[in-house]
Amino acid sequence: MALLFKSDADRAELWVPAIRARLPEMEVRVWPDLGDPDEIEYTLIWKPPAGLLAGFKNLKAIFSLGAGIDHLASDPKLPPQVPVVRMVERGLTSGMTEYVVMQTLFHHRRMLDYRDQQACETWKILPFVPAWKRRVGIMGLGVLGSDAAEKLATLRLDVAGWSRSPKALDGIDCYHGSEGLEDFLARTEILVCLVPLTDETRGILNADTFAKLPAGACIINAGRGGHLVEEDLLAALESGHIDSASLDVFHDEPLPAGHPFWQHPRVVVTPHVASITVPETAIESLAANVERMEAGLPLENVVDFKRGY
Ligand code: NDP
Ligand code: OXD
Repeated sequence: MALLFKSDADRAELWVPAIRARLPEMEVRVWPDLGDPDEIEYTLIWKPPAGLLAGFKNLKAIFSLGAGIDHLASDPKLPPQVPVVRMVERGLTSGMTEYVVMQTLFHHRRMLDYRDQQACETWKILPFVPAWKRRVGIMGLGVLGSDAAEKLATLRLDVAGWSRSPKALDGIDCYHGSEGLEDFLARTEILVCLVPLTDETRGILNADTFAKLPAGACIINAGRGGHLVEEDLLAALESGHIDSASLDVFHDEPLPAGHPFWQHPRVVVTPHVASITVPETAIESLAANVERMEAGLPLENVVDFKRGY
């Protein structure tokens, strides 16, 4: 058995020992030193070159290093008969919840305004909104969105979520489908994007969406750069209808030098680090799925390419 591993060198240094310890029978090969491609049965990958996976004739499963699989869905030669498994693991989930809670509280407590006041040595107390009067809306109530929503609710924020299918989550006001979107947006002051990037969600953070949010709303995009129509956000920030934004993901990554987001006074930029898969915890879900495959059992967290995630 062989496992192809393609990733940044520093991450390979963490992954290879973790795989060897948990799956000692598994031979690990790190891209580009793959040897005979016909010996590759499993791949653990992040943004492989298009067409690369089609070269492995005996592939049993493709494991994505990330929760989002848009980087694989866009490969026209992705072998259609091989199951693709997205990353679901507690390290990734807790990292995303930290990011969402941190950015939500940052906007809720008006930290950009206080930072500006500090820059000009101004001591001024701005109006205070109690948590239960701050309405947060999470687009995407999946593995990551539902955990973040629940943790925000424990801080007594007024949390709603929006998903494709109906959901029932304790303490969360749940909306779904295109029919639920308008009401969800109308009640949302801090909007968090955590849907996958699909044909249906591409460009969902656009002028029309922003117009349906109350004046002064904030945007947190931790999904994908393709969710955001950048010019629409810049225009909405300029008009003041959108107060501020925290952006972790971008159309072009790294965010190009000179891009207006870099120096924008109302935008917080992070370099796609909202959350990161943690080999130490992720090895369990990877190994459990390899064992399921070897035992002839169905895999968990398999991507449904018909719905796009
Ligand atoms: P899940 O598949 O578990 O959840 C996706 C959620 O989005 C589900 O609730 C789903 O609805 C909802 N959804 C999908 N399509 C639509 C639609 N058309 N309309 C309304 N709701 C929709 O994904 P995860 O929570 O694991 O991950 C979400 C995304 O987060 C990833 O795809 C990735 O892009 C991003 N991500 C970003 C990271 C970062 O560092 N910035 C790190 C990790 C992930 P339903 O429940 O009905 O299926
Ligand atoms: C992911 C990511 O999808 O890191 O997991 O963006």
